[in-house]
Amino acid sequence: MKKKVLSVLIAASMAVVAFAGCGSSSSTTSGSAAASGSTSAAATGEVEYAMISGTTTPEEHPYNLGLNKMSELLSEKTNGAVALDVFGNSQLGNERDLIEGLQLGSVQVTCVSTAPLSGFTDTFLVFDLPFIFETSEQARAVMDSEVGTEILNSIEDQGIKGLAWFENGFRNITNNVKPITVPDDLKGIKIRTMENQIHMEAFRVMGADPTPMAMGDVFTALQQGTIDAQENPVPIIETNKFGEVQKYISMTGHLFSPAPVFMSKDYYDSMPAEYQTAVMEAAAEATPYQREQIDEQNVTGLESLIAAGMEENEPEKAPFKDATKSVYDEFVKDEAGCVSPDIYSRVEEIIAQHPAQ
Ligand code: EAX
Repeated sequence: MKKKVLSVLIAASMAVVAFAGCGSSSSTTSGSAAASGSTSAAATGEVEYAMISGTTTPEEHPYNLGLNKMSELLSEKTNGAVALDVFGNSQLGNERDLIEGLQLGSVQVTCVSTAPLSGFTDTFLVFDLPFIFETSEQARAVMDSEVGTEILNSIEDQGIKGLAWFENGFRNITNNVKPITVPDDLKGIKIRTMENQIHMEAFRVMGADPTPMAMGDVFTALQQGTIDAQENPVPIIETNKFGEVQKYISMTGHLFSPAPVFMSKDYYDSMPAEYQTAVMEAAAEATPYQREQIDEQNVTGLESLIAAGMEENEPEKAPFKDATKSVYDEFVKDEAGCVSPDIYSRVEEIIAQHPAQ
């Protein structure tokens, strides 16, 4: 069933891409149509650019709420000429598929964690260093800085246009074995991670057994006991109902996942300048709203997980930070697959300007 929906969507989006391809040359056509007195599409509220976007998260998760907000704003700004439909729950594939989908033209927009970008570029890896941020304010200051913008724009040469920095948030560990109070509690625990070399190494040095897996398979793997644990921000844990298959939630906050909103560059380039501006503005204006939803669901989500029977603990972070220090020595260096020392020091400088209270 899902496959069928997917192939219909792909076929539909290919038609859209074909249309958009013509769209660039059709600006002359519509110009002459306007000159000859026809009503332009924008004036009639007709959809000229029908975009689909995919996420791996449930509909009520802030990724989707943020993209829906962007969609509303875009529609207002273009009088309905640019539409954005949002498909959650990995319906259009996992995060790697979605990123590739932008390159292939089967998806026009996505919002993903930065971790799976490690398969495409090294520039986002600075965000994968454990405990680099202590507060959301620090992470937001980096995303919204000059270096943040450079990172966001760094995969344009791979056919991917960065639109905005939404966020996923601080990641915490859930498992079925015991509360994680010190790094040693992770010994022998089979934990699902994203496909990212730095995340995997961080869990390995703490003694866990990291197993990369696509998000869409995590619930079943936890339910069947193929894995004991997973790590994610509260809104992901709550909207995916992981509380039904996990007993303990330990607020380690070991990583912060930003969530860039990306667009297919070819598709973006096929749009007239006024629609490109509308896309950029809609994404920027949806960002504060999206981040508010994260802040809100971090609180309400945890309350509902606890109410539903999860046991929460808040471990002291220093021992985890110490235990993962070697990851910095291993990964901050001028080598492929590592964090550029230049990006790292620029990020550290911004963090130092925003000390945790
Ligand atoms: O980006 O795969 C993950 O754990 C991510 O946090 C999630 O899919 C949203």
